[in-house]
Amino acid sequence: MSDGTCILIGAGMDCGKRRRGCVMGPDAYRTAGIAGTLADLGWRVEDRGNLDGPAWVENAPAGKVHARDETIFWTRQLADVAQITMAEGFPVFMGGDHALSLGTVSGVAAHAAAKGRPLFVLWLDAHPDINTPESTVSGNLHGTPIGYVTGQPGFDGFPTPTAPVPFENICFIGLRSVDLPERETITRSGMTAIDMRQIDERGIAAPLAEFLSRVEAANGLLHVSLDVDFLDPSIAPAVGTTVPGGATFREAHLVMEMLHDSRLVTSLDLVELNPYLDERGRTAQLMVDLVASLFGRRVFDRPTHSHS
Ligand code: HAR
Ligand code: MN
Ligand code: MN
Ligand code: MN
Repeated sequence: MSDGTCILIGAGMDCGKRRRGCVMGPDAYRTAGIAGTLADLGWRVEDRGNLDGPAWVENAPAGKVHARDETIFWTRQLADVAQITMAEGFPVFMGGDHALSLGTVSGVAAHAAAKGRPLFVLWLDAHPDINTPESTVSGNLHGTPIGYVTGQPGFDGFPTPTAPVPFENICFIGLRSVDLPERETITRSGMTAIDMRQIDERGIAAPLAEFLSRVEAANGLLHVSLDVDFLDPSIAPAVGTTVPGGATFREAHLVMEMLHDSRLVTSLDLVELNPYLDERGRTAQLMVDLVASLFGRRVFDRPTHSHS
């Protein structure tokens, strides 16, 4: 990836869980200067504003699926928008909570299938979000997008994903909070799941480079889904589901820098930012700085690509 057109799409979806505030995410990224930052890096930037949709609903009773119909609405809309936008440039979906990825990833997958290219997904998150409406204990659908896009059963009323993403095309990095049914699915399917212990032991670069080599060898498209809680809460407090022991500032930037150098990334989700919980905009600013690293900000040019 280098100069091209970056299309900013606000999706202030706030019904994928009960705690409110992610509706403000898109405007926090704008306030932190996302458009100017990308323009300074040589990208043409089109900000298409915010999509309309149900932002919030009354809490469902504990344990019941929360906001199923609203999530179905967003999933349909975002899948259409994602598929169309992929043909026009590099879409950056500014959330909104992680339930937006039911739509964005399934739409991007439909685009890839139409192009005859395999889609790979890099999931940067404390959580694998591979529950289904049947396995979820919380009832919060932001914990289900990977379950949905891989074609797991239980998503009654949702559109059937036209191009399910194969388990082996998904790579989780940053895991440290995994529910029992999620662990079983991951273990059974042999998905690439880099938890924080592996990062402690091997560093973050080696497992990422392995995954990127697979994407490159398959001539794949790569979608990146960046959940704020991938980051350690000490540097990124503005998220409802903080989990200690997350990625450091440099680990996160290194991931983004390697992704840039790979030139493989074709779409991006920014999710779970809750500006209501932020401290003087620092989490929004960090997310924008990480986006800058992904889009080519660097200290010095490197003599060769360093990921392989
Ligand atoms: N696994 C838990 C659940 O399904 C928590 C999911 C939290 N998800 C996010 N996005 N915050 O990663 O309820
Ligand atoms: Mn998530
Ligand atoms: Mn998470
Ligand atoms: Mn390369």
